[in-house]
Amino acid sequence: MPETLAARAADAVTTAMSSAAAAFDQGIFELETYGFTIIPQVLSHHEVAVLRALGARLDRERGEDSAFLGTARHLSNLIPRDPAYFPMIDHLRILPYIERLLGPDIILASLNSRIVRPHDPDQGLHGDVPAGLRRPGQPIMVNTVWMLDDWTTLSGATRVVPGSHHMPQEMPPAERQLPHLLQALAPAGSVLIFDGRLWHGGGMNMGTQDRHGLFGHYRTGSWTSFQCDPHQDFPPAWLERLSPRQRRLLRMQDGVRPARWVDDRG
Ligand SMILES: O=C(O)CCC(=O)C(=O)O
Repeated sequence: MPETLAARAADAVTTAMSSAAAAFDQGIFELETYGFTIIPQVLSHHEVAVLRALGARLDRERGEDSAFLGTARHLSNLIPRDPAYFPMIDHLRILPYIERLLGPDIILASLNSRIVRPHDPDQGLHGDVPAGLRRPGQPIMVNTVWMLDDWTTLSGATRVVPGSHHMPQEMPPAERQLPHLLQALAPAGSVLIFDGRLWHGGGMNMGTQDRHGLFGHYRTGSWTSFQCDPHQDFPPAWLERLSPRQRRLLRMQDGVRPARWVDDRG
């Protein structure tokens, strides 16, 4: 047993570090096996409340109706909208998973919001990586779902097909049953991380409140076009509020570029 206060503190730090390392390895195992994992308690109650209120305001000001495989409200390209979104670019609890799967040369290709209203239906299941880019082995894209409400069967938690990141098709074949489809259930403040090839879709909101989620979509350096260009409308005065790592993830290490540089799937 350690005898001094310093030795006891060092012992506690070692124990905490080894349990964080074990939790990380477990998350990577789930990502490789099932194609997804859920990280609890990433955002505090306060952060969740601030981001939900900000999203609701931005939705009133500039939100759009989305008809992508279902109905919902959609807000695209949140990084140039408010620095409150900056911590999500390279969150210490989340980015290590992305880097382990994709390597260090990555971009945050978009940070968007999807708000599912009461009675919005199940969204069609789909992968985020198109058929022509799906290959066995390491992913080229990873998505993160930041839950700003409790993800429950009533609120419309994201539906996932475990293991479907191994499939070559972008969507489930119409003739197949999916008996092992499940919903990613977790409290607000949790983050669902999934391999971009995984078949997934929003759930139907059978509750009475909107379900707010943020979607941070990361791509490898070999597929470096943004889905939504964060340089567009980014106030240059905010550059100094970004860390060097955040700037690299937004390709802003040389400042803000005037031209658009996006693909056509945003
Ligand atoms: O809302 C969700 O839970 C999933 C949304 C999604 O996958 C999408 O819009 O592509």
